Amino acid sequence: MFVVATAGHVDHGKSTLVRALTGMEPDRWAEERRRGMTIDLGFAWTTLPSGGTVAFVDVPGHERFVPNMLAGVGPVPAALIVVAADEGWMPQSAEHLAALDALGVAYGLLAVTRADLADPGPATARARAEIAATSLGAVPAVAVSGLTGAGLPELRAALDRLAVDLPVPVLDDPVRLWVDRSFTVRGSGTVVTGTLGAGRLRVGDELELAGADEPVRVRGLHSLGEARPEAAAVARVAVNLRGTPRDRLGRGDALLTPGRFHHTDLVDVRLAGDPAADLPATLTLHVGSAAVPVRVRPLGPDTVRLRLARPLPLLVGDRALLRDPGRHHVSGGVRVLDVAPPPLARRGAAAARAQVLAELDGRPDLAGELRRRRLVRAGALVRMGVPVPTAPGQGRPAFAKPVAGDWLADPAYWRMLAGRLTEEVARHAREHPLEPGMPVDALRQRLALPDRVLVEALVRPPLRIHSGRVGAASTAALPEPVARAVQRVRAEYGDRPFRAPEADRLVDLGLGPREIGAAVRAGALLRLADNVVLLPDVLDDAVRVLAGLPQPFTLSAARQALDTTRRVAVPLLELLDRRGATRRLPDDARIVVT
Ligand SMILES: Nc1nc2c(ncn2[C@@H]2O[C@H](COP(=O)(O)OP(=O)(O)O)[C@@H](O)[C@H]2O)c(=O)[nH]1
Ligand SMILES: [Mg+2]
Repeated sequence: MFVVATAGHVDHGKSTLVRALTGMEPDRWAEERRRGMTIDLGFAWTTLPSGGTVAFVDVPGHERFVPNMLAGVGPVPAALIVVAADEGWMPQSAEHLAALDALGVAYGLLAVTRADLADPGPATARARAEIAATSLGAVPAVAVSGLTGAGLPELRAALDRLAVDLPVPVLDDPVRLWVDRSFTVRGSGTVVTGTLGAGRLRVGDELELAGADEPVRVRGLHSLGEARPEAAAVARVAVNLRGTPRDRLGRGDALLTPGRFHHTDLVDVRLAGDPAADLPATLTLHVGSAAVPVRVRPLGPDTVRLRLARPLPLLVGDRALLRDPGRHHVSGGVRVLDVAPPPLARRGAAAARAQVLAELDGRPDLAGELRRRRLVRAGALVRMGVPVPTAPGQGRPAFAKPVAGDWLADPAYWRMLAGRLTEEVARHAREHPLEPGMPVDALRQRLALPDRVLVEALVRPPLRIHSGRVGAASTAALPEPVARAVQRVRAEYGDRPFRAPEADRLVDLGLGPREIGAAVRAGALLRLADNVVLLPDVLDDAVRVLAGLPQPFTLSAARQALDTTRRVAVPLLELLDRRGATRRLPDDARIVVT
């Protein structure tokens, strides 16, 4: 299936043509039929000679209803431009074409209708010239009469050829279904309709609705008037939502694949074409089926920042349109450059930002995003519309590999951080000589990093993390006198590893409570109790010795086997109990847990 939106001045025969092609009535409302005028969007479809299906979104031509027209064409990439042979090019012919151009619509056909009333030649020539100057370029033209049916076979053939040219929809893409209608069906509840431009929808799917806390669930799907278990892009779809009240959503809302879109009320955009020098300070932004008031802040010659009255799920590269509702005037198209732009707080920030934006073109650029954002989660970038290759290999550039968790970093910034981390740790060691390193969280704050895992990923030998601190490995981090004292303990007790220095010996060695604390935190000593310390690497040996005893064994047997005193054996066994290496039995004997 492909979808085409009509465009053109009121009364030029758009609805008549859709009716003649499809046999369906696009003017759905009694009021529309009574007044003979399309007010809101109409929907109809037919089978083409090739066997393919074309669905039409029929739009109103009257200038009062341009917002409805924009909601219809916003999500649709192809247009059927209708001009009456007897009236020729008219104001809304021009306004609708300007809207298509602003949205970057690149595929279309010209139908010159009411050809039974006048020579279609002049209207065709004028319209083709106007259209050729837009994003649509040169388009095929067909003269038709909705009244006599003349030209309809040629128009059907032209629609078939248009279908071949249209880009192939990406079925793996997330769903962003802009709602163009919502209504209630008795017995089924809320139904919304829209044009599915990418991805697929299935009955039972959970979808996200901006502003709703809970996901919504697809209870039923219709396409072309028939219930289906699944719909794949491109398709006109009607989605029945379970348990979602009708007043929760309407035109301009979007149903989304959960977690795949960034909702933003601040975007930096490029104005298309020759931007008017003085844009009004407030305009309406039309994108998808949404129309949202925006405040405009000029940045560069063709770039502005838009503050949206409500957040929308926008992606880098999205096309949108600015319109001045007061003056009934399309101000121009915009291309979204950044959906999560930095605040402009400092003096000169706006000028600097304009320079950055001058380099952007709305095409997602991973390396550029990393350079600008320095550190960003891969998931956040994907939600902005910047794809991140996830599979290792397959030509994934090195900078697309997370540095920690799902954090991506600009390589130059990451190297700079590693250097600063080393400096900060060294400075901390100078300022706090008795501490065995700098706490990870203090480093995180010094380096202004958003996540501890980034600090941990930056630590490289000879630095290491021990007990939540970053310092040089082993005793190198200890102040000189403490390191020397630990060396002496090692020399004196290395061959009697389960003997602990007595209290007065510790004093002789210069190991007071502060020094012992520093050595313990650095992992250079193991503290069993106040003033009872061993070298840190003896626990495995102790377990080996105890495992050689007949099981279970008593405290006294353990003390003898380890060649030590009760002062050491009691807390040592308690430590081994706590670590699960030994187990204490009801009669106070112990066994080694294997
Ligand atoms: N003679 C003639 N009248 C037409 C033709 N197409 C539309 N009309 C008439 O033009 C008027 C406006 O048509 P409509 O389809 O509502 O125009 P829309 O506003 O563009 O949708 C109606 O009275 C139609 O009957 C045509 O090809 N020939
Ligand atoms: Mg109409």
